[in-house]
Amino acid sequence: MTQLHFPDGFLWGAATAAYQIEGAWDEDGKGESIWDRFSHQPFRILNGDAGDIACDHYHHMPEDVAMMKNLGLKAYRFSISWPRVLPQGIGQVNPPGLAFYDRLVDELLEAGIVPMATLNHWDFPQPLQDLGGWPNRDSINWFTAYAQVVFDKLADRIPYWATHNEPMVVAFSGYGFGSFAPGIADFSEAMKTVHHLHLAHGNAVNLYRQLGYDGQIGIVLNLATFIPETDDSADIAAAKRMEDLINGLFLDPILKRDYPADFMDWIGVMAPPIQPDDMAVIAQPIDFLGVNYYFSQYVKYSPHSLFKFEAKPNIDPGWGATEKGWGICPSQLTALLRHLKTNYDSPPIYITENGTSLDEPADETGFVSDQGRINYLRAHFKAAHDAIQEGVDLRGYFVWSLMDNFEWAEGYSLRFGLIHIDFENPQRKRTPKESFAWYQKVIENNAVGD
Ligand code: IFM
Repeated sequence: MTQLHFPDGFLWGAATAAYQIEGAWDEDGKGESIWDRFSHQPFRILNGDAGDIACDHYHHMPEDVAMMKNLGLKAYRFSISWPRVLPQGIGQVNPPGLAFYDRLVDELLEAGIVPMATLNHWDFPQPLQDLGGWPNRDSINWFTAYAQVVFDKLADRIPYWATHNEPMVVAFSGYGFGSFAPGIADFSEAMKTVHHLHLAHGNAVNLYRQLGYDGQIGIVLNLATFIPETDDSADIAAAKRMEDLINGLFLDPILKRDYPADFMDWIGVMAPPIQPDDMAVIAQPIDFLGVNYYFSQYVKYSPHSLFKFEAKPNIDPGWGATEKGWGICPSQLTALLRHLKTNYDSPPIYITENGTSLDEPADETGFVSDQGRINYLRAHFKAAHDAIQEGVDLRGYFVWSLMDNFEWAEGYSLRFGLIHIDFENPQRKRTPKESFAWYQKVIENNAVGD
């Protein structure tokens, strides 16, 4: 079997997010987040699940880091819970909350694992939601003050920072459609959220530089490719609208200093107010772009929706769709990375998330033979390798996710982990899956088998 080698120093990692794994939702002075509030309401989450305990990582952290060490991870991407650090979102710091991340970082460094921290992976403080949340322009200052508290404590030891995870999902699932916390369905509010998330990002990048840290700071975007279903001009325009909505709205302001013009015309009065210096703040140079890749879609014109498009999964030959209905399409990962290099002159890229949930049951010991996940990851690693061969500056790859966890509106029904978690067990027993051993070898060899 041919081995495809990755560049020396390639950062093989795995990713998680605070609300999805930590639990301890109201312990040690932690404040309420919008996800605590949302998941405690009836029928918001499948089966009434909530992240109250999740994987109980808050109480199992040293054991989890030991598993990461055993896996051979070079890097670990996690997020910081804003209300654990600042229970009201602003003002009084909660020392035990901050101390948890302090211990985590020390434990990682001790294990030889590089930490990558995300400041906002969706668990926004409820007290600030009560003041209007992200659509309130004050959110820019709230976020910057939170970033300063966290930088002051941890930036001496964390070399990689991401401001937001998937701002598209915060804005549209949270404020546009209301399927995610805080459960608001108002497109104008969603567009204000987009703009304020951008400004909060720019301000935090600025602050990080002013404080003089020598690490790297960037943002994590969920990006996909959108292919017109036919060469009819209506389908081509529909695919472009979808590209603008999911990709352009987030990439262009940061890397091209502007919102996609056609899209802004399309939404008309729903466009957010933009002040004179805003675009310069947003377009601060970033050190890296984090890319979360899960799927590609075919798009065609449809008269029925606001954006007049309809999408269906784009699936590579021999593959299918995931439990979420996402088309498995490794070849488009290469295409996406090529697009970022060619059309955005992208800064260095990390795949900050890629992986799949699988309905592959655990045996009586908790072991899962997840050949499907191994096949999925192998194909995507090879696609990433292809992009590197083409000259894309790809520096690392974080599998989503280290462990099975709370999959937002789908609760515990979908399992993305390299480690199986027994959610029925009060100890949340952890069992590495077959993919864990496979990934261990990839990392050890810095190569993937053909
Ligand atoms: O679980 C999520 C994660 O929080 C953000 N990116 C996509 C993952 C899978 O849906």
